[in-house]
Amino acid sequence: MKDDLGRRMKRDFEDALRITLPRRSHVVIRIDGRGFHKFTAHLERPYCRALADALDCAAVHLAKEMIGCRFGYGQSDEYSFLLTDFERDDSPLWFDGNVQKIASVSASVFTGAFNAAFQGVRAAAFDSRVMAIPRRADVMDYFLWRQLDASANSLNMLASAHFRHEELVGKSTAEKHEMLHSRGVNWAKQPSDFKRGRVVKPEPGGGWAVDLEIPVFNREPGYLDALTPRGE
Ligand SMILES: Nc1nc2c(ncn2[C@@H]2O[C@H](COP(=O)(O)OP(=O)(O)O)[C@@H](O)[C@H]2O)c(=O)[nH]1
Ligand SMILES: [Mg+2]
Repeated sequence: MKDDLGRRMKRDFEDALRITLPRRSHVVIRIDGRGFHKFTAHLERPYCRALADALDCAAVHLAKEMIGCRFGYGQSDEYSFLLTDFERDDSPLWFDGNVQKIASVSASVFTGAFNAAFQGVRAAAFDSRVMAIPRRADVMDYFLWRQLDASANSLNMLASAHFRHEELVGKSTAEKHEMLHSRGVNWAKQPSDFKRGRVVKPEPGGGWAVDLEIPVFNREPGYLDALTPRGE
């Protein structure tokens, strides 16, 4: 009776929303801080090193747990990871590609590790979204896009640390740079990881390392190229 009931519940309801990723694709997972505008309100501006360090710590923790994880890229309150399963015919895919499992477990593992590392007044929460990207070139473009967002975010953060919100509305990127120059502040001279983001990647001898000195991806395409496996 109980077994029949379980089978029926699974078949009629649980399996109805079981979404499975296609095999031999590039899986990208992005974790993003929930309501971090508020969570970070009392943190150091424009750049909080302790926040970035805790995000990196959580990223390494999660990267180690995810089967097939190749690297992670982080900036602001987010981290994106690349997972692949096409190296061998029998390469495993994390949770057999079960999207609900991948999204919920990645968010909770990252959240737990971040809170343990950061120890803020309030606990933080993160969401996770999962996508499958068939073409390798589009994977490169995905990470390029996140890095462009990093540069834009860091300029906005720097500008808002020196000017009021009303002074900045409607201002272009060039205008924000000029405004900062007029106060003797140069975005280009800010820490590299604040402007470009950070990468967690496997070390040759095992383990994972954080790279705080990454290049601008579209100026040095070899960097992402070396991290992204090739299918046939
Ligand atoms: N003080 C501070 N805030 C940060 C830092 N990095 C990210 N943030 C904040 O995190 C927010 C992240 O943006 P977003 O994910 O779009 O907004 P959310 O929906 O409120 O999480 C930004 O608006 C910043 O306010 C930092 O280094 N210092
Ligand atoms: Mg957020």
